[in-house]
Amino acid sequence: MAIVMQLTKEKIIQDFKMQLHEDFMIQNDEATADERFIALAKLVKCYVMPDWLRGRDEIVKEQKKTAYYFSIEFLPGKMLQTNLLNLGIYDLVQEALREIGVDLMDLVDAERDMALGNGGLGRLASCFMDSLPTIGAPGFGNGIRYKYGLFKQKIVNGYQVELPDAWLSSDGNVWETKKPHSAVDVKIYGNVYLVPQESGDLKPVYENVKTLRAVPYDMMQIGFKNDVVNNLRLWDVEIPEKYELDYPTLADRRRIEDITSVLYPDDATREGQSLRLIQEYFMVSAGLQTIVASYAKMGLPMAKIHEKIAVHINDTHPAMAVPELMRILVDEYELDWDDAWATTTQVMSYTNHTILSEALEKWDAGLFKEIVPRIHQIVGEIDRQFVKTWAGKVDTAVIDHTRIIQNNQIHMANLSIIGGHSVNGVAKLHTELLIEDVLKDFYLLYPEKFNNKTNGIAQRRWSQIANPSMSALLDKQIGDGWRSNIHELLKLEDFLEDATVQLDFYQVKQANKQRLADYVKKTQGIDLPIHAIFDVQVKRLHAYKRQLLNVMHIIKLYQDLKDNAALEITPRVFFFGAKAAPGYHFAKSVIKIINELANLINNDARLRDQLKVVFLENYNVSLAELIIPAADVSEQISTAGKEASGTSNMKFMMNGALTLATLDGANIEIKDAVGEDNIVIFGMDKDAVYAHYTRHDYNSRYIYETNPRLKRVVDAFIDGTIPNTHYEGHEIWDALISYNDEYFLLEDFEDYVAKQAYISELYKDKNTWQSKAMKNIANSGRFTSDDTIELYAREIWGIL
Ligand code: T68
Repeated sequence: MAIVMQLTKEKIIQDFKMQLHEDFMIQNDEATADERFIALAKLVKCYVMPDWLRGRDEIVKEQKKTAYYFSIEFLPGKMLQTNLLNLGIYDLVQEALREIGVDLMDLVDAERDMALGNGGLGRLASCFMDSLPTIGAPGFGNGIRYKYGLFKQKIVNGYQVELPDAWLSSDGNVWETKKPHSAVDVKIYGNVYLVPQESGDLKPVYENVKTLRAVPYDMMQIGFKNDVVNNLRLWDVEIPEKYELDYPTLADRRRIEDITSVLYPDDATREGQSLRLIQEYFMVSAGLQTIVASYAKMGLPMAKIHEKIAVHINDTHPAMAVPELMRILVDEYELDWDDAWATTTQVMSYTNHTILSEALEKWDAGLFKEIVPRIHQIVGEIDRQFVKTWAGKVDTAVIDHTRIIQNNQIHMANLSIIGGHSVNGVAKLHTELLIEDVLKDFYLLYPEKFNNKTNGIAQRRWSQIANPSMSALLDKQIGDGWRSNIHELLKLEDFLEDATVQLDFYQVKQANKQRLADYVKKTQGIDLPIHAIFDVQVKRLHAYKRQLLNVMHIIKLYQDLKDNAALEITPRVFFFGAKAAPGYHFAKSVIKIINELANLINNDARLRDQLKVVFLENYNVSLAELIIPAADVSEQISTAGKEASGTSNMKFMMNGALTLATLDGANIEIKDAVGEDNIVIFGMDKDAVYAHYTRHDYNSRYIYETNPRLKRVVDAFIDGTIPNTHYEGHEIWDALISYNDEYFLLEDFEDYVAKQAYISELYKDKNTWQSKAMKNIANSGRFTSDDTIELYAREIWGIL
């Protein structure tokens, strides 16, 4: 039985004090919040350790099939509350600490966000890490232990400034356990020759390689109240003692350390660094060597490794898993190529997260050859065999579009699809678009590989932890069964028309808005009216996500208010939170515009607090936990067809915000869940967008010139309305008019404004508004990542 079952308040207090003695040689009343946090986290680790070890041993003993989720990003945020909640000791620990004068929330505040991810993709990986043990599935994470996470964003004079996120303290991360015992070597660079053996086989012989030591750091991933503990393994690089002479100078050493130094702050275009390629191979090779070695210990035939092991390629960054597994099987375990290929393709599966062609990863074959010469050879052979297999069976054009090596570039998506047995998109529309458009040639070859897995969210974090007031109200209204079975939220359907319940939910929302307003007051000194609509757009800054459309609507409201001093509108506070990739010029200009517009509006007394704009600095998981419960309106306004799924849309819905959305990604499924009356849809759908692509008939300048109201809004970017943005304003104006508005903001503008006006009207009727908000909460359970990952586990990995 798990240790936590026997815990009492007294025992926790005693253990906690002991931990403070042991770690810091201090008494509780002298300890800082940091010290108390570390002591408590270590204590939690101790409590969990037996289950963690047991889980690991059981997999070996029972030869359980296990899935490994390879991802270059994980974005867990803080872990203390999640761990306590999942262990079922949250309240007990909170009370125990209270008894000795300690507020758990101070310890929560002391924890640093673990931000080893850019956005949706990394956060999804972390939601899955929470859900896998919760559904009792043996599914482990594999990634990189970056020394610096996603940059810390500061706003200076309205501009984004990136600072390093040194999230690791000198003692590392309290949740991790370093395992030098399980370190492996990874080889890069050098030359590889294939030397014929007596048997006639060719054996690779390496020359001048560089050997890196990959050292794993394990983090426990605790299931929700079920004693299951999985593992997230993050790899760090070290210089192997044996090869120390290969790295004689400090500069040599630093180059090696750089490999796990930074997470690439790039969610759209790949920076061309060879370092990124090394990162990818390093993580894949270290992970797979370990996995194959553990399978080998089972004593089962290598050609059947797919019966016990599944490897998931999360976006293409780990795509070298395919050739690396081939290398291990063929070179180290001496399998025939065909046997190795048959099992490799059964082991591998791949998720696509984007249809933006510029984000589809490709590598220069020359660079690839230089850094991973043996992998380059193997990819060449996979490509050759692929072409051979399909030659004569399909059009050569199809082969030309789908083969891995094209124009001296290695297409990582093609490698992932050809080298695996499953390809999935992350929302229904996204999967449809993959099939019909982006990957249609692959669909011709392998229709059976394609499937959809709509994203989900770890609801415990996004409800119980982020929104305790709403959780308490739900307990009161529908009982607390929803805490372990999220589908019970549907019980709320019975109260949608109950005015008293509506009022209760309204008050919870207002309290959450106050919590956010206090934060803004403290950090930015801005006073916010909480009777205003809190309208929120938080996500990475990208042209296709159309933060700029939101800005254009704000400009329009501002112009209306300036034109007519007596105008009364439903007061609004517009919140933005967004990081721009450091090299993404346009995105950074949008940030500058938002900040200058915010300054202009927030300091204009004549607007009488009817309009406010807040740019929240350094948007991250912890901030999301504060912002999302406070939102009335969730802005999901990407150009239809561009957002693969979105996941914040689900989080907002669960917290009772109304979604203002295009028919894009999972917004469509949210609409299906709540019905058309409980979501606000605007703009072109995907067919309308694609019709423009086929007809080549979009003309933003024409729209601009024929709609005076819109023209005035667009001209505000260049006519001095927004101070200090001469340069940025022109850049934006040009994108919209001179370069024909790639994301159709102008075409969607009028409908967006109309639907925003509808929202303003609707908000005046608190009861109807709350009823719609409750409808959203009630139906949000279908977006739990527990269910999403169960589908992966059953249908793709076969581990349940
Ligand atoms: C996101 N993708 C999708 N990419 O944009 C979003 N890219 O619609 C979806 O909900 C989410 O994935 C989960 O499926 C990303 O977040 C990246 O972060 C990324 C990182 C590196 C390189 C390319």
